Amino acid sequence: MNASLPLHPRSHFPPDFVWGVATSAFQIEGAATWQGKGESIWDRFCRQPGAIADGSHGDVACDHLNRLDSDLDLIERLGVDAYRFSISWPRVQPDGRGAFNPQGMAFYERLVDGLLQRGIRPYLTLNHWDLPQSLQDSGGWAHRDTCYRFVQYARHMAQALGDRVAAITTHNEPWVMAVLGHESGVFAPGVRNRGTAMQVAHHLLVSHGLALQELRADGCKSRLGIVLNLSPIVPATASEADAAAARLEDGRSVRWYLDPLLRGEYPEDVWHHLGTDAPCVEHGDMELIATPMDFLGVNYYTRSVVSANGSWNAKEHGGPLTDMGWEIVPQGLTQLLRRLQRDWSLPPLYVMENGAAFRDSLQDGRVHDGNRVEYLSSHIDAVGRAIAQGVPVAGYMVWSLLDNFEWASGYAKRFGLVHVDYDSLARTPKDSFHWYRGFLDGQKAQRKLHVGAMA
Ligand code: GCO
Repeated sequence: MNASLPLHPRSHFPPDFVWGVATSAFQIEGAATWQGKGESIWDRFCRQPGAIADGSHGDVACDHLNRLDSDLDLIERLGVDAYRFSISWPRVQPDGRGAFNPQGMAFYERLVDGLLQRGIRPYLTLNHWDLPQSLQDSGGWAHRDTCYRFVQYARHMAQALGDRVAAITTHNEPWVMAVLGHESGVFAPGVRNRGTAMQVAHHLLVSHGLALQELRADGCKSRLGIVLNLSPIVPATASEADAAAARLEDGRSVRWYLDPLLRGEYPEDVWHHLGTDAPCVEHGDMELIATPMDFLGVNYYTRSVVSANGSWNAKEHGGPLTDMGWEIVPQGLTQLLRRLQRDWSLPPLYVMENGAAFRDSLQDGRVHDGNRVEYLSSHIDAVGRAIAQGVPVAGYMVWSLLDNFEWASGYAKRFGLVHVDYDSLARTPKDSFHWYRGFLDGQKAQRKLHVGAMA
């Protein structure tokens, strides 16, 4: 390991803090049409000319479906406590309704059992965006019936795996599915209509609450929650106009989700702003959405700077950027976590995703990604600072285990701790993999000291 890489963060984490690494089904599994898997909206979207920057798709991806055992060995080598993965709904229930696919179910049984055998806690996500296409054909998330289909799928998965997984996340990043999928249309299913997007967001939240209630009624023992993508939203200048634009953006991307989930109400200013695009809310929906959660997941990558005329551009700003063009702002994570603590009454928080894409190159069997080590180390430090200030953060997961299909950016953006050669599909742990492993060894040593001191 390169001696010039940054030292481990100095912050202290609670002995039961959960350290993990994350992936999602569509981004790594491949095997798009094998063993009875149905089509997802991402399979369909990738076929739209121009939708994916490099014209790629998820047919093979990292071929994780065929490399499960060796990928599990990699996770074990990394030394994490937990692995966050998602279920491909169309792999287990090809049409999103009706019969479940035994081969799909068997794959996730093997995944969960393989993790447990290696001493790793499974963190399962039910919906990481890959809705069965046949449900999209009958209206998708804009249609309320999809909520009930989701709850049926959730109950089936919880009955099959709920005795073995530590946590179940209903939805990953509802803002992304709603706004990028249905307002700007840059993600599947590529709809462009703000009113539809807001109805989709509402249905995602309703189905989340309904699933929590049904799973608990079924006696599910896993901890239940949702994962949101959140950022501090900063006005570009001190002008009144920029402040108002930032306040609205904060309302649309942060408060629109946290207020209903944690207070049972939508923010009034945003509701008013939406006018006829505000969603149709049925009697009892807000109570359902506010069903108490066992945890709240937070995905953090960067801050968001807002100007009223949309002119602010990270590239002109001069700060360090990742290969996504996202500013590197570790202190934004501390700010965000403290703000959550200040403005809402929170269940335990987990940083469920944090990481960075860089232009890695594989040379002589090594990837020297000191920039990623620095990114991760500074963000872990930022989490430690939030904890030191009293924010209840219970875990942290790196995005991502493997380089993978980065949605509309295709395979060009590499987020992995492990490099993937997309021709040979060979995996090569990067320097950041070895660094995280070393960091986790240090955390384990501290835990032992703690246990020793308690004895
Ligand atoms: C997300 C996504 C990941 C992305 C990552 C980087 O939840 O946003 O879960 O799938 O790959 O965020 O953009």
